[in-house]
Amino acid sequence: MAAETAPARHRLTEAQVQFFKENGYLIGLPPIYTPAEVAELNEGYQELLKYLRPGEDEKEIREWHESSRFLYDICVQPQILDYVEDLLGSNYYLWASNFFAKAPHNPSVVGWHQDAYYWPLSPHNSVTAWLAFTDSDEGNGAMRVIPRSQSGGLIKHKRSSQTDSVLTLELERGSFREDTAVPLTLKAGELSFHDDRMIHGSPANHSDRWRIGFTIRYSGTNVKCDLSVNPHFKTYLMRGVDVYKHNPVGTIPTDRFGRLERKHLSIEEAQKDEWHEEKSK
Ligand SMILES: O=C(O)CCC(=O)C(=O)O
Repeated sequence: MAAETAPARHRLTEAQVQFFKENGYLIGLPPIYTPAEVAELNEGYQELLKYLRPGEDEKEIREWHESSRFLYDICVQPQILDYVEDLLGSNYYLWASNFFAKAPHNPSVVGWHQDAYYWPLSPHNSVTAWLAFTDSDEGNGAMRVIPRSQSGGLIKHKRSSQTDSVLTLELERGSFREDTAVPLTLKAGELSFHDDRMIHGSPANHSDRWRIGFTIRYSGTNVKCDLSVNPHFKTYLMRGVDVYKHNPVGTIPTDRFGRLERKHLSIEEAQKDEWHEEKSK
C-alpha cells in the first residue's frame, strides 16, 4: 500500500458492539483505506482478473488470499482485525474471502440469504467484513440487510428460481419481513460488518458505475468446519490462540498475485442441502 501516514486506529465503542449484537450488522466506521490506497486496491483487483480463465468471472476469485499476498494483506489489515476482535473476541481466524462485483447495468442480483446456511460450520460465531472497492449505494445495487434477523435462527433456503440470481439457495418470499430492509451505503475504502445468520441480499446495478465489494470471513477458534463438505477448508489465526485446533491451518502466500486451484465447497456446491437439518436431529 502507498506510504502515507497511517490513520489512527480505533476500537469499537460499547454502543457499536451493542448495535451489532442487536441488529446483526454495523456501518458508519471511518474509512480503512485512503483514496490513493483504494486506487491501488482496484489496480490489484485488475491484476487478479488476469488469472481468470476463459468463461470465468470474478466470482471465481474465492479464497485467493491463500494464493495472493495482495489479498492476504488486505485480510490482515490491523484496523480491520481490531474491529473483528471487538466483535468476535480475542481468538479468531480468517478462512474465506471473495469478490461480489456488479458491472454497470448488470441485472444480476444476490438473492436473500443467510451466509451460515451455505457454510458447514458450527457453532455460529462468524463475521463478514464487506470492504467497498468502489462506492456502494442504492443506485448501484448496495447490499441490503434485515436488521435483527440474525437472532431468529436459520430459515430453510430453497433452490433459486431466479435466473438473474448469483446464488442458487435463497430464502422464499414471505419467510421474513423484506419491508424492513436497510441499504448499507459505503464509500470506497469503507467497510461494513455482518453476522453469519443475518438475512441480506442485493438488487441489480441500474447505474453507469461499477459496484465492487470484497468480503472477508472470520470465525472464532471454537468454530469447526465439516471437512466432509469442504475438504479444502484452511484457517489463518488472526488474533489470540487456537486452543481447539479443530481445523487445518493454511500457508501464507508468497506470490503477490496468483490463483488458487483448490476449489472450496459450500453446502450448496457439495449438494448437501440437508446438512443443517441433519445436524440438528
Ligand atoms: O455484495 C453483495 O451484494 C452480497 C454480499 C453477500 O452476500 C455477503 O457478503 O455474504
